[in-house]
Amino acid sequence: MNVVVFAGGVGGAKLADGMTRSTDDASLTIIVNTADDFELYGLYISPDLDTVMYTLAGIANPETGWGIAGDTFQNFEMLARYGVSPWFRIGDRDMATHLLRTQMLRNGATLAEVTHTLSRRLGVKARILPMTNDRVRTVVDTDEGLYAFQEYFVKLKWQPEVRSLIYEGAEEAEPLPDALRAIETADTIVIAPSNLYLSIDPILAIPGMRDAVMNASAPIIAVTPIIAGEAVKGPAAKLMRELGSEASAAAVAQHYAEFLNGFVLDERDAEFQPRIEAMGIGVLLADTLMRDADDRARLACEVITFADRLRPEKMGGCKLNAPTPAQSPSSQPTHADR
Ligand code: FO1
Repeated sequence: MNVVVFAGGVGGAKLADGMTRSTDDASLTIIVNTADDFELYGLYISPDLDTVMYTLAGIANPETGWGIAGDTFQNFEMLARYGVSPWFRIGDRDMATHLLRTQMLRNGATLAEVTHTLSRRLGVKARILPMTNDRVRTVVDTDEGLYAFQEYFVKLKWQPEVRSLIYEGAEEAEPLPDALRAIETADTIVIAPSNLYLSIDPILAIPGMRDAVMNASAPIIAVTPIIAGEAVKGPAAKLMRELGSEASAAAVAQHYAEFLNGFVLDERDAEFQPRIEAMGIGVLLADTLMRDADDRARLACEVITFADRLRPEKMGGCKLNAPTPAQSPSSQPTHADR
């Protein structure tokens, strides 16, 4: 079964991780937001691609969701000693990713080729595709002026009030042929519980991407990023209110309504089921909180089975496969490395 997942940061990576245990990795393609990318110290940094890659490789920092588990920050501390007052915490192991990606890009590789090489070397079997190889940057227009994404998100902890979002460069960007083909040939398309404005909309803003989704024959299922009016993580609910929308799961379904076949609603928000069904969208009530690896696999499995119900011709449904053995201690960064 060919599954395509649209994902951004931490929430998207967790569901994608669950998918690797609910369908065989070879038939799993994750299309990832790159509008959070930026340059720092001359290095090209791609946070959402790295969060998905580290999560699927089983080495992501479980507390933050981004960066590498057990990483150290000697480089960060030395930068601080030079009075650089660094604000974007790049760990020493994480730094290797940025060094290699920057070098490969400078040598003419595309972002997709870099991502393929790095993720394969970390043992990731699923296919991780950037939404484009071109430069797209989310610019945040706030009551304090315009901010680059990471300045808004990390430095200012997404506190400024947002007036609008600009996906700079999106009109000129091109989608990857591999991504369009994956959407066209998918049996199931999943919009992960990522931020609708910061992770999913930038992907759909790439010319050709929204049309590909609209014309896809596969059922399209979104998993709610909002539970009881709040985001599981990050500014999604705050942004919905600031951009004039109701901060609710129903409003998320409405946001995707033009192409959505199914919506996975958290059981705490069951009251919205009739309203979403009235949009012509099927609803699955589920516990959408992913607290651990089993939750991720369970939710992914429910999504796959839900898609099966929405598809005219039945397919194999979900077969939970054994959890991938945790990385052997030797390969995991150990405390001794500190
Ligand atoms: N997010 C933070 O809130 N603070 C950080 O210092 C930080 C560092 C960081 C380093 C590498 C990386 O790949 C991600 C990092 N993030 C950090 C998360 C990042 O800003 C967000 O994950 C995305 O851009 C939004 O999903």
